[in-house]
Amino acid sequence: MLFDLLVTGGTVVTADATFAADIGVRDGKIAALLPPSTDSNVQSAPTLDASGCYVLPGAVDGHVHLQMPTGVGYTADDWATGTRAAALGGTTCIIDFVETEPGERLTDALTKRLDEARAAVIDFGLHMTIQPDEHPIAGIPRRVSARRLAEMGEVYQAGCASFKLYMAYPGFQLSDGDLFRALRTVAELNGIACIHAENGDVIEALREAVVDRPERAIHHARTRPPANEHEAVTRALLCAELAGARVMIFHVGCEAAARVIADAKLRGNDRVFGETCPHYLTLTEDTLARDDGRLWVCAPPLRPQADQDAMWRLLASRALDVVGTDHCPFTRAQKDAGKPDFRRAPGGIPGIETRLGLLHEFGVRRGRLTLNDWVRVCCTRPAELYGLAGKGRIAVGYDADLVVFDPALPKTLTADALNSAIDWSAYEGLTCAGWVRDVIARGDLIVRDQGWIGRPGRGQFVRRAFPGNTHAADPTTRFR
Ligand code: DUC
Ligand code: ZN
Repeated sequence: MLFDLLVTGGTVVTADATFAADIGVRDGKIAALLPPSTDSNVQSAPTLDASGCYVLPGAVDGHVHLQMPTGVGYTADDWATGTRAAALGGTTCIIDFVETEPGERLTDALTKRLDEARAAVIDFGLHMTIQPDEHPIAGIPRRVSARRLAEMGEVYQAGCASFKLYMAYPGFQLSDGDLFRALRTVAELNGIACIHAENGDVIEALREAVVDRPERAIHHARTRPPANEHEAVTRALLCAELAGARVMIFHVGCEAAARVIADAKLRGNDRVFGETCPHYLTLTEDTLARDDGRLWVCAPPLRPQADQDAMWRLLASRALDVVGTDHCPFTRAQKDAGKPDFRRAPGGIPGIETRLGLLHEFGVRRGRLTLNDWVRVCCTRPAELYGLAGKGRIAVGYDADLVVFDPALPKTLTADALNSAIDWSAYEGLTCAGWVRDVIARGDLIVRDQGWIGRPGRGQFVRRAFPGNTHAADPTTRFR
């Protein structure tokens, strides 16, 4: 038998092209792209008929928070439920995070996290979070120690080639000096920094001013205004340029912040990248004005319609590079902890399962993205930019991570119809015209006719590194 599996009759969609082909899979890899209708008897392989469907590379989600400790307990999806939901939505590789206890070595925290992740059913990488760890003098805020910076090299060698740096959140927020030190180390390692860019000090000051109406979740958006994100992205990019570091600005939600990234690219900086998330592309701050608006508290906050419209344009024109979900699921009870004060609602929107379907519905079907853009931002570019060799492409030698997406398979997004371990959906009742039908991961058929058929714990840790960049933005581009 030439192949272990043959995917036949589908329309293959890559970041660059759309064409009819059959795909031969052997030993977990893509072994051949064949002219359509090659006699499968000749190949004598088990066949998956993809007629009428798109066949895409398995999607890569570079930003999820599974089983993450928070003030209201762990995020509601553990590694088993979260990765299964991801797979059912067409994602075959995620990148989650390692966080540290005060004083804990980065390598020890990584070992612990890898142990928790043994339940993963799809492949995964890990970003290492760099938190302040040292009190130089009692009573003075913690800073990032020289020892911690040296440990970044150890975890890089272990396959964590990306580092999460926060500019907001007490306990996580780095001073400008520490941000710069960490960026300089990222540059020395040839890694990538993933930055949460909001001005934490200004947010704390703005939040003090709304104590009289804390039940109104719309204040969440008012106390994290676009100017706050704009300032932080500007500072982050200038510090990164000074340090020579490659950076991904996470969860860009407003036009002003995205334009800073576009401007840096136009100046010729090819080490600057931007992520936006499905919620900034499909929801607005109006949801925060609802009685249950606290469910949609996330950071940066949802923005007005004009920003949402700009996000689509800037994504299509490559000012923004990738769409990650920032999947951070909490149950209603967790979201309601600390009610009525919106400041005590844990931040995060679920999305690990709905990214491909939503981007098809609101991007491709509404004419804002081409099919190839869709694949570029959800599959190929995240794999390249986070150093996931072997992922994100349909090409011989790549991992056989494939999605059969049926554009005529309607799906209504309700909490019951989705697989995250939460009791609400951010998109309750919305119907997408097409959905993921089958999923193959490293050659295993793990989703068949929208049902999970994979083995528990089959996911593997992917060690990451950085070869080159093939889709870098053309510096002559005019971002729309
Ligand atoms: N914002 C974050 O930065 N992380 C998790 C969830 C959120 O809303
Ligand atoms: Zn996040």
